Amino acid sequence: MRTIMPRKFRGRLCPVWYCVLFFIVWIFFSWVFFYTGEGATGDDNLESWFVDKEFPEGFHWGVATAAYQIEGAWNKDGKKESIWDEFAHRRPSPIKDGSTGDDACMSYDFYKSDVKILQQLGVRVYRFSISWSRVLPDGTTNSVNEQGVLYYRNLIEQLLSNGIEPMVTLYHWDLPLALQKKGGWLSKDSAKWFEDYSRFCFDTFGPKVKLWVTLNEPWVVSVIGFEKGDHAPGVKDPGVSPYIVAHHLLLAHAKAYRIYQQHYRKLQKGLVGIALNTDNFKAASGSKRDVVDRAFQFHLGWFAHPIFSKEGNYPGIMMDRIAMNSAMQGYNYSRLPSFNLDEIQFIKGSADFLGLNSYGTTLVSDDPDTVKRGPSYTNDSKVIKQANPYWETTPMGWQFYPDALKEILAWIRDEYNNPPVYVTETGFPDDKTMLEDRARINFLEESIRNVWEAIQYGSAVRGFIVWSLMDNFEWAMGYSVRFGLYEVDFNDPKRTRTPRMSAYFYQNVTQKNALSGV
Ligand code: PNW
Repeated sequence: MRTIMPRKFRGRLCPVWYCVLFFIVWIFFSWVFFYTGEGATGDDNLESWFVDKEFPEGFHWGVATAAYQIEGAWNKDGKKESIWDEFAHRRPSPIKDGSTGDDACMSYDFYKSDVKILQQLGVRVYRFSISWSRVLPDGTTNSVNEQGVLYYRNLIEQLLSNGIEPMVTLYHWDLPLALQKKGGWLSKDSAKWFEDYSRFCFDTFGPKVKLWVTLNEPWVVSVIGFEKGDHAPGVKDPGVSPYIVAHHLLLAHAKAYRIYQQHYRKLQKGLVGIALNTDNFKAASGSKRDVVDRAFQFHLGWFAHPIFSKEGNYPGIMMDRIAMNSAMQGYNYSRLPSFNLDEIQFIKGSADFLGLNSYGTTLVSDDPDTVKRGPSYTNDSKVIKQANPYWETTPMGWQFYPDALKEILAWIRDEYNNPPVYVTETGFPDDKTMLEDRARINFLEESIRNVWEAIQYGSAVRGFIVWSLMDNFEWAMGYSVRFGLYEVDFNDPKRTRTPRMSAYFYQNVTQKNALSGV
């Protein structure tokens, strides 16, 4: 070294060494900068793997359940039947294991143990639903069941005194049977029934409830309830009833929102949203991007476009395709009902947040020849859905693709000008019960990472709510699949709840307000 160093630098540090030193210091500081999350942008190659992914202060971590799936006490203390009571009691049974929600987790009796485990989890919010026919047995305010009202008052009180915010879903599928007998969601009057019921709930529980979800998954109500008939009320009327029901559900939702806006918001200062479900859609190999967009529009857009888009109304592609197919099938009107201009304005903007429920990813390709196969929602969409043999398939038939939530949240951000979003449901089903539920932990870890990344990209995600607090009655699947962070022993008269490994995992997330570095 000495021999090549020019004479004037002898005894001092040569510029080359300055450069080397500077380079080392630069590398060190960039490493510190990115891997402490300071400079992490969410870009995949800059992702910080080893350090906690912190969430915004006040982020709403939560878990969810629904009345019919957990409460039991189907005919106790003045509660009258809902369409799910009637449906699950049918023989032969439409439920996979022949079971019912008659007793379920017995939360009507053991709601205090629910609050205890919510506390253990450290969640900030508990999303549950009100059983309409428990508070208004015949569906109308003509008769109020005070014992039913008391149950929800007690639950809300218990939550608040333990520092947990209630997020209340008004309708999680259990329409009073009395209203079904008057035509249910197919009746034009249904929106008015729901408006009255909502007003009753805002009046009764509104002083203590700041987060409302009007409807849970109107897509499932319409398609599974009225196209496929696998859910109550079990109607199989493809391509006709689902659109009518969806139309009434949208009007019902907007009426509840407007009532709140006009009469309650000032005093109660809450937020009112709607929970919409969608898969993540990806193009099957050889398919074009437009099929992905069409799949999203027919699924999420059916309900989100009228509420969250700038122009309101159903997505153009739905109106065009259903009108065209209806005409070719010999109808002299479109099977998709239309909103008048007032209704379009009334529904547009009728939500303070979009609740997103999502569980899986589906490959989609273009269906070349749909008209000949007759009226159906699926044919109208001109989308073929298929599985990817390389992705993990859950017992619900849903496929797990790790970046799903991030992609859906990007679609929502672009399509609806970045509305506030709560992930109101996501979760992982098992068909065996096990306490070491590593697959569920993996699913949740990926989903939470996705939400964190979406936030770095600018998505306005306010909360993350896991389905479900505990195992419960899983609709057409009965008790054959389990979603719980807590296992429920359905043979035990006390319905003991036991934490799974995923409960401890989630507790860690809620305590740190962060996903630990992996
Ligand atoms: C949601 N699908 O249901 C519901 O909101 C919950 O009550 C339910 O327990 C949870 O997800 C798990 O299933 C869905 O067929 C049911 O696409 C069916 C579908 C989607 C969501």
